Amino acid sequence: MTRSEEIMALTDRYGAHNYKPLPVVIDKAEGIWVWDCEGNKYLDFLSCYSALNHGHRHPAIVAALKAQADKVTVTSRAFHNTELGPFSAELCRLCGPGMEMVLPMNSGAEAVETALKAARKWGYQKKGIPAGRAEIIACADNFHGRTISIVSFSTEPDYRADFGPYTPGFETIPYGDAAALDRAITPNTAAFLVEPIQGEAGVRVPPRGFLAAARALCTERNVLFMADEIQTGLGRTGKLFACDHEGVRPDVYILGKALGGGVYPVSAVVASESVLGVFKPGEHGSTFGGNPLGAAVARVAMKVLVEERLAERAAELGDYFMSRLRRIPSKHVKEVRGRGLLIGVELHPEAGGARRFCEALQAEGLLCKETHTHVIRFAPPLVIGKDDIDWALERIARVLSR
Ligand code: IF1
Repeated sequence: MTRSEEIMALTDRYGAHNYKPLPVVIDKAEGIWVWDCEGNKYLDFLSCYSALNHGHRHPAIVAALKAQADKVTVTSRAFHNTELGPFSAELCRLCGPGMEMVLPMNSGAEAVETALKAARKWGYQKKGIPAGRAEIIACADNFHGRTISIVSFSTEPDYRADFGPYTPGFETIPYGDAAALDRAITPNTAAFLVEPIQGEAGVRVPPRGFLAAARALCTERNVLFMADEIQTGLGRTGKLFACDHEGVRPDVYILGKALGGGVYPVSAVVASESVLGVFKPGEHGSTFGGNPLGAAVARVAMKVLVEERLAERAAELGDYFMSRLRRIPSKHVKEVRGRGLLIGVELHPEAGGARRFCEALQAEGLLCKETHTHVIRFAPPLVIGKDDIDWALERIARVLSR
């Protein structure tokens, strides 16, 4: 047995089987590249589902991690630490006008839960919704995480089945259907929760005008527009936020993944004082949320994002990559779609599923992950160069034209 095989056997024997990973054991990584235990080298075209926008082990981010590790790592929120205040101020500034407060958490799902709790409390205290009646509207085919409340409004059986009883108070509308949102809003609606591009659903870009129309409806009906930018935010789609493509300013940003610079889990909810101000001491929190190690890392992650123009790079390289992908002659490809460096290649059902293409790409030295059976997701780190995109295109063309 090779070292990789030993490790895979151990993981399989002692780990719960809630995943079916590609048969590769990543042993080290740098920038856009990873190596397995046998020294084989691969281009990372998944980027930990966008947590690695900055690439693996960005030197400035790792330096911040190490420097902070040598000072103080976790404190709890029972005390102050030196990083949380500056992190919060810098994140508000990054998010722009109207974003006045931050609530730090660790994982994406925790940040989504935090936003849901904020929306309900806001609904009762600010909008005047009768006690216990607040409703939140989400979209069909959403992915917002895996807690009981979040899977309660999932429409995907795999994520939901046998996890009931479910949390009430949620409704779903078809993604991209502003008229359905209009009909679904009632006087008890506190918030509309939406991914500006649906990642897990297969990189679904909404019809042009949907986000702007939804924003207008939310403003008109006094409903919070909450953007889950956990996967799409922080440069991935070619703008700082995917909502920017339609000039939409949400009431609430939900961030995670790349906020931790690819080295540490950091998530956050960002909103105005009128929304996040609803929380009083003791009403919400987290042992690790806002810890100095994560906050120090996130501060540098934000700095690198701006200084290295990661959003602009994603826009330029994404356009180039997508146009070249579309030119690949392949009987398997139904559609190439996406924005920036979040790209989905949907295959015809006759192609036999995206999984075997991901396996073939692995053999070519490219690590990708299928989503929803028929879609290959391409999402390299945003620090990738044009030459490396060309290197990948050569291999993708070889696999797709078979
Ligand atoms: C897994 C998917 C991607 C997310 C959005 C919240 C969360 C996620 C828009 C929750 C997380 C991750 C979870 C990860 C795989 C990955 C994923 F395929 F499951 F759907 F990216 F497309 N909102 N997405 O995309 O964040 O709590 O995980 O930090 O293995 O479940 P989390």
